[in-house]
Order: sequence, then structure tokens, then C-alpha cells
Amino acid sequence: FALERPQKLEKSGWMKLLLSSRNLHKLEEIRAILPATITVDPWESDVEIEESADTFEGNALIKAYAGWQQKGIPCLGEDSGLSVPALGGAPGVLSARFAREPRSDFANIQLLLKQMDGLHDRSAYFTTVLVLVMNGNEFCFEGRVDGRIATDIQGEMGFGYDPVFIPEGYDQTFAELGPSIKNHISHRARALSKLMAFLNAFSG
Ligand code: ITT
Repeated sequence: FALERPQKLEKSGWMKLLLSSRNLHKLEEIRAILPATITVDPWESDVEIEESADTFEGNALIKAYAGWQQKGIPCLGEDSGLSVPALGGAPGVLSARFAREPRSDFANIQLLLKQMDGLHDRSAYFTTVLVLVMNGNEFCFEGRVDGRIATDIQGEMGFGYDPVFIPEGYDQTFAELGPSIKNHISHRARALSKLMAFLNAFSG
């Protein structure tokens, strides 16, 4: 592969990145959070990418390299999940398939609420690890948001565990608070702000 820089568009400061993900909610949030100067195109592999690592970082790396190798332009991989200390960190890297197949956000939430039934410590946090691969080099950005797990499902916005996650400083779930608040304080927003600082330094 030719060595590439982040792909600059005509106007200085504009760039184009690929997001190696099948999750359209992630794409939507990432696009909403990043400035309009950074365009993000989705890349879905024809074959399912095996997320074989046991860390967010390891899986984000696998996704980012897969896209970069296939398309040859700077590519983001994102791996994220919910960790509950009272459950020993579960669901963690297995968040997407906590309740196994078929993959279902609702089944995952039901299982989580069942496992947390009667637990006093309801603290939890979301983690996002974003890996950017360009020029064959990888750059890693992490974000975390702390909160607690509600006792029942509340709200309809967002995706995944949003209907049961109440971020610190709020009394409502991400699914009730909606994108204007979530995209400001979320794990994803925090990782993306580190990415933007890096890209600004890189292109400036
Ligand atoms: P890709 O691997 O294709 O990117 P995915 O949905 O499989 O998509 P992950 O393996 O990173 O992505 O799993 C992330 C899971 O963690 C996701 O399916 C949700 O269950 C949960 N999750 C991550 N971020 C979340 C958020 O902002 N709100 C609610 N749940 C979230």
C-alpha cells in the first residue's frame, strides 16, 4: 500500500476517514460528534470480522486494520461496551452478545437486569476504544463515562444498554436524555475528542 496521510479534501483541514463497523448507531453518533470537516464513510466487511481479542483495544485494532488493509485509506475501528463492577466487569467486551445469539439489545438488557436483581452496587461504566490506522501505524483513543444501572427500562432513544444506563450527574437514562446530552458526555464523545485533538495536531 502507498503511504497515505488522512485524505484531505479540497479545502484545507478537511479529511475523510473510514469506519470499520456494522453498527449504524455508532456511525450516526460519530458523525454527529465530529465536526463537519471530518467525513466518515462506513465500511462493512463482506465477511464478518472475528473479534477474537479479549480487550476493547485488541478488537478495535482488528477492525481498524481490516478496513485499512481492504481500502487503503485511514480507517477507524471502534470497540465499546458496558462494564459492571458488581458482575466482575461483565458484560465488558462481550456486551454486544451478552445474551448470546440471536443478538438482541432487549435480551441483553433483560439478562443484565436479572443478574443485577437485588444487588446494592449498581455502578457501571461505558468504555470506547477507538483505533485509527493510517500509514500502517495505529493510534489509540479511549473514553469512559461512569454511571449506574436503572432498575427497569426507561426511554426509547439511543441503542444497546442506553435504556438502563443513568450517567453520573443525571437522573435519567441515556435513552431518555437523548443525543444532545449523550453525544456531549458519552464514552464515545470523550474518545472522539482525543482523536480530534490528535488530528488537529497532525494536520496543523
Ligand atoms: P461493530 O463491531 O461492527 O462496530 P458492534 O455493535 O458489534 O458493532 P461492539 O462489538 O463494539 O460493536 O459492541 C458494542 C456493544 O456495546 C453494543 O452492541 C452495545 O450493546 C454496547 N454499547 C456500546 N456503546 C454503547 C452506547 O453508546 N450505548 C449503549 N450501548 C452501547
